[in-house]
Amino acid sequence: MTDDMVKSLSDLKEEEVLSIVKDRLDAGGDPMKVLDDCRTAMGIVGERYEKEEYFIPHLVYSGEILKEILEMVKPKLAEGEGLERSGKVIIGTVAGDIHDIGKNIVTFMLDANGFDVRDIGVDVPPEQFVKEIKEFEPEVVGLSGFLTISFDSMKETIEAINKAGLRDKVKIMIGGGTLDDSLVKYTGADAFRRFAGGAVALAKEWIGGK
Ligand code: B12
Repeated sequence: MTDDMVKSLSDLKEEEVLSIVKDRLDAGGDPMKVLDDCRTAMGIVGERYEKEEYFIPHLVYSGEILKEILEMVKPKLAEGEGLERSGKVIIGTVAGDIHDIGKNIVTFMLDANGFDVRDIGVDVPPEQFVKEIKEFEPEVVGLSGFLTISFDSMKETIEAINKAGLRDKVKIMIGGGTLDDSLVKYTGADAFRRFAGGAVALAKEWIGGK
């Protein structure tokens, strides 16, 4: 962890953090380490929001800077990855939740690892997930959520998949900032993974990709 990147990102110093990231990547720095530092900095941003040192505009701005960093990191993440298509995945952020940066990283990593990914966006109602599953016929469904209220949206989404008679056709993974393993049982999912790397490894395990 390099404190200057975490400090300048959590202080929302856009130009400063973008040049630090550029220097690190140009010097051959590990793109996954950059994502690690982003997560650490976002944790600090979240704490300052809770302590009312930061407000909505700061959250919005932190999200915008994060998206710029992601555009810089993506090409480095894709380097050397095989592109043989090996299975279909649907992913979306559940109803009531508009956080998409974490989901976008998972979508990107699955795509870079050869999965055919249909990202259906944010604030997705359960019936939309059902419609997309019938249409796309994925082996895996990923539910993303960053709010505590999203736990119930995940539960309702999985209940809708069940009611539509599709539950035994798909494996369901959940993830997002405030989730942990205890929510697998509560939501009815098959597994939880904390990071994008874990989502890729699990999809490979479930679909038997290379
Ligand atoms: C940026 C941000 C926003 C931005 C989002 C921008 C965007 N386009 O996504 C905006 C401004 C929109 C926002 C809005 C709000 N936010 Co907000 N937000 C954040 C913040 C600071 C960072 C989130 C983020 O993108 N992190 C970066 C990513 C990369 O994080 P990551 O967790 O490492 O991502 C990995 C995993 O999550 C995982 N993953 C993600 N999805 C999936 C899916 C699967 C299947 C798997 C396996 C893995 C997986 O893989 C990712 C990559 O490795 C967090 C604080 C935090 N610590 O997370 C608060 C936070 C999530 N927000 C919070 C709140 C309260 C809100 C608001 C309600 C504020 C308000 N009053 O309006 C609104 C809600 C809007 C809504 N309906 O969703 C709270 C949630 C509290 C709670 N427990 O419910 C937090 C925790 C801040 C806090 N500490 O209070 N927010």
